[in-house]
Amino acid sequence: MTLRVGVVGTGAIGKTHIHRLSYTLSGAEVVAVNDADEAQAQMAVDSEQIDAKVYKTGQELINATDVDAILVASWGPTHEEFVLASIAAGKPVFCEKPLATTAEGCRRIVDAEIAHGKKLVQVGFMRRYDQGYRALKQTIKQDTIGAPLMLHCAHRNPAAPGFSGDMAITDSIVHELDVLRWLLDEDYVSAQVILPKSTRLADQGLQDPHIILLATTQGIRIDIESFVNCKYGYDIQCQVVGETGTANLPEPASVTLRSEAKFSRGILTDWKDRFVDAFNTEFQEWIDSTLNGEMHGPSAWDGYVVAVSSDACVQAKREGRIVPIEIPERPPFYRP
Ligand code: ISE
Repeated sequence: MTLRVGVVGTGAIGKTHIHRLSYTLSGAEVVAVNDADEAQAQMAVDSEQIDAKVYKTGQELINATDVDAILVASWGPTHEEFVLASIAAGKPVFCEKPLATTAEGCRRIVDAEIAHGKKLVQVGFMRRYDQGYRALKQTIKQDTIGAPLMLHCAHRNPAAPGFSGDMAITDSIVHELDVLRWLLDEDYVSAQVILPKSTRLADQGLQDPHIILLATTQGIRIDIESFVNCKYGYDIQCQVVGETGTANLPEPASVTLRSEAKFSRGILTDWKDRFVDAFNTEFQEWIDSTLNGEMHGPSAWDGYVVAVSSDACVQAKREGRIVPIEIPERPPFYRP
């Protein structure tokens, strides 16, 4: 059986997902696309040489009888509408982060999914599918370094065209907010944001870098550096400091050169390349579980918890103080 997927949003990430579903992975076929820019949607079909119908609206695509599942890769503020429509249609939906741009929007999706009675929503937190993060989680699980006490993380982009305001948190650090709670199997209880001297190489007026300090329910302390104009490359770091040792997120494989009296290794510059294998694993597992009528990935509840935590980080930045992160008890519907 083949999963017939409708893709809403054919921008950069939507196009890479269309390609991976059509040519890289197995078990799925893109049969429908929609974009606010209809010409762009048609160009995606033509350039990927797929037999997919272009729909004028996301709603029509979602309700099409030959679409089994939805992939939402449109502009963030449209996610809530399309995810709610997918739930109303009773169709599985993969939503790229963010699930919704507000915690309230995420909660509306959680409530709609609970009312529907079956989990349909998966959120695109792809780092859980990265082999490096999975190895780090296994190291913790095996008690190799004792109980985690602190985490030191960095999320560095070479550049962030169009970034403004709090996007370093709401668009970038949301990945750490999801993957670290998954890594530690703990939620957060407080957030603080430190504003170091800002780089002169960021867009005018953009604070960059940030340091985000988090505490977890068991008292683990986390510091995350967000630097979205670091210039040298796309560099993701995560060190777990335990009672008896430390464990670092593996660096992506790359050749070590010895030439011209120097050692050197390449550093990737694009997040789509750094996590290409994670994206492929994430979507292959989504295809397989959806064909089996199951949903095992990051849920709407995970999207909601990240939104609540992200809002607290933004509030901590704006108010210059430590802000409590108050996450309601997980509904039984979302318990393992
Ligand atoms: C981007 O939207 C992503 O999702 C990337 O994973 C992240 O590293 C980048 O900072 C975001 O802008």
